[in-house]
Amino acid sequence: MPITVGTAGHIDHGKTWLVRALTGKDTDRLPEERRRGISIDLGYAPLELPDGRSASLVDVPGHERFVHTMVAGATGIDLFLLVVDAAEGARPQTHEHLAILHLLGIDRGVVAVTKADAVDAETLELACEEARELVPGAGVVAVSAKTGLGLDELRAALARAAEGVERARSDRPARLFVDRSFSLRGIGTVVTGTLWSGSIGAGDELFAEPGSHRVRVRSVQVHDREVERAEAGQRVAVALPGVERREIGRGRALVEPDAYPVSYRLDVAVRELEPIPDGARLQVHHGTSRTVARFVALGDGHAQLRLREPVVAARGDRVILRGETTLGGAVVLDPAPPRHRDRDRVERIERGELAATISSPVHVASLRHVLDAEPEGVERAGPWLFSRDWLAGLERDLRVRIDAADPIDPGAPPPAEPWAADVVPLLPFELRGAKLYLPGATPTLGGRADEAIALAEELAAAGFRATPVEDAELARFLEVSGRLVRLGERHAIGAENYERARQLALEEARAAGELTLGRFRDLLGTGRRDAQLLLERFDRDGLTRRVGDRRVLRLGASSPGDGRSPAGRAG
Ligand SMILES: Nc1nc2c(ncn2[C@@H]2O[C@H](COP(=O)(O)OP(=O)(O)O)[C@@H](O)[C@H]2O)c(=O)[nH]1
Ligand SMILES: [Mg+2]
Repeated sequence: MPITVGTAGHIDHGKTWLVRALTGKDTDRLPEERRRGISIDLGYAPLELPDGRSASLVDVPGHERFVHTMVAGATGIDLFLLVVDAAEGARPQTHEHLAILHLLGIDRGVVAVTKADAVDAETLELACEEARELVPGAGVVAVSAKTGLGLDELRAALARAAEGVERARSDRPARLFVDRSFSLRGIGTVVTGTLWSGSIGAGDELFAEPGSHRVRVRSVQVHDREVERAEAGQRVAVALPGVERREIGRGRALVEPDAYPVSYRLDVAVRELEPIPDGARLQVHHGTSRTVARFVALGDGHAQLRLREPVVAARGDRVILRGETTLGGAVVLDPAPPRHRDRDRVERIERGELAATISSPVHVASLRHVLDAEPEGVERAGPWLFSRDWLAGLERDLRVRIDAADPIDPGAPPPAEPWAADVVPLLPFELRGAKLYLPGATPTLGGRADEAIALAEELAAAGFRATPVEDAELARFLEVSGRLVRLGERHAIGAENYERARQLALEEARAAGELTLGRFRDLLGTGRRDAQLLLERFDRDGLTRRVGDRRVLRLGASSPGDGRSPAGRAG
C-alpha cells in the first residue's frame, strides 16, 4: 500500500535538508526559495523505504506566515516526519504543526532530531528526551543531513510507523484535492494531489469542483510511472486535456459526478484549542482549500461554518480553523446542511441517525459519502430519498391547490423539481396532460351545461369548417373535456372532426409524400381558410412541417391514439 509522509516543524530546523538527504531531491525549487533559503511552497520527493515500499514525501514550509500551506500539504498525508533542531528544541511552529496534525487525525509518525553534527552528545540526548515527551508514542531518531548520521535508522523508523497505517477508502467515490497544477507541452494541464478515496483511471469522466468543469482523464501517473488506475491513498498526477490550469488550481477537487455536494455551509463537531466566540470570522482549511468563514456556534461542541467560498466536503472530513494562529479543528458531520441553526439535527447525524435528517428529497448519490447502507425509515422513489411526512405534506399541498382550482379545469400543475417524475406517481392523483387531477375528476360548468352542449352540437354540425368561438369559458370547458380543438385565436373545430381531418391529412401525406393546401381543401370539401387553419394546427401539434408552400409529415408523426392528437391528450 502506498503511503505519503509529510514534514512538519519550525522554520530552519532542517526539514528541506533532511528531505534532500533522504531522497536526493532539493524541493526548494522556486527562485525565491533558493534566494531566501526558506521553503515557501510545498515540495515533493519520492522516498524508498527499506521494506521495499515506496512513499511520497511532502516537504512543507515552517514559516509562521505559511502555515496555511503546511495545512494544505498535511491534509492528505498518512505519516508525519516532525523535525526538531537539536540545539533549539521545540519552537512555536513545532507546537502549531503538531496541533494541526493532531486535529487532522494524523497521529502516526516519527520525530527527527536534526543537526546532530552541530551539538555535543549531552545536548543531543537531552533534545531526544524532550522529543519523546513532546510526541509520546512516536519513534525519535537523531540525524544529520550534513554527515548522513541516522538516516538509515530514520528510514527504518518510518517503515515501522507505516505498518500501522490504515487503508484509505477505496470503496468511496473518487475525490482528489489538487495541490499543484501545471501545463506540459503536448499534454495540457496536469494536476497532482493525494487521492482521498476511490480510484482514478484513464478515460474517467470527473468534475473539477467548485466550478463544475467536466473533465476527462487522459492518463494517470504514480511516482512518474503511468498506471491504469491510481488507488486511494496514492499521490497522483492526472493529465486533463481541455481544462485551463487556472480552472483547477490548488484547493479544487476532482470528484466523481454527483458524489459530493458543493456547499457553502458545514455542520461540524468542534475541537477548540482556544475558545472560539459565536459569530467569529476565521479561516477554514479543508483539503487543499482555505476560505473565510463565520463560526456559528450551535452549542455543546457543535457549530455551523458559513463559508465565503464553497467546499467539496464529506462527512468525517477534518478541517482546521485558524485566526492569527490555529484556533482548533473540526470534524464534518453534515457537508450540506440547511441554513438554520439546528443543534438537534446535528446531534442526530453525529449519532448516525441519518434518516432523521432527511425530509425533502435528496439524491442518493449525494449521500454516498455519509451512508454505509440504505438508511432505514426513509421512503425512496428512483434515486430520491425522502421522509413519509414530507410526502404526506406534498400530497396535502397539492390537494389544497387542486381544491382551489377553477372548476372548469380542476387540476394543478405538478411540482417542477427534478424529483417530480419519480415522486409524483406515488401520489393518489391522475396526471392528465400537464396537470394533476383527483382520480376520475371531470370538469364541471355549473349552470351552463346546456350552453356547452349546444356549442358542442354546433361544432359537430360544422364538420371541417372552422367555427368562430366568442365565449372563452365555454370553449375552455369543451377543450379540457376533450371535445373541442382550437384553430388559431378565435376559431375551433369539434374534436371528432379534427381527428377525421387529421386522418385524411395523414393518409394523403403518406400516399403522395406531401400535403398541399389545395389538395387538402379538396379532400375536406371546405374553404381555403378552414384548410389553412387546420394545417397550421397540425404544424403546431408536430404532425406536419412546412416546406415552402407544401407540408411533409414529421418524423414520428403516426397513427391515431399516439398522444399527438389534442383530443387524445385531454382524454
Ligand atoms: N550543521 C547542520 N546544519 C544543517 C543541517 N540541516 C540543515 N542545516 C542548516 O539549517 C538551515 C535550514 O535548513 P532547512 O532544511 O532549509 O530548514 P527548514 O526551514 O526546516 O526546511 C540550512 O540552511 C543549514 O544551514 C544539518 O544536518 N547539520
Ligand atoms: Mg524548508
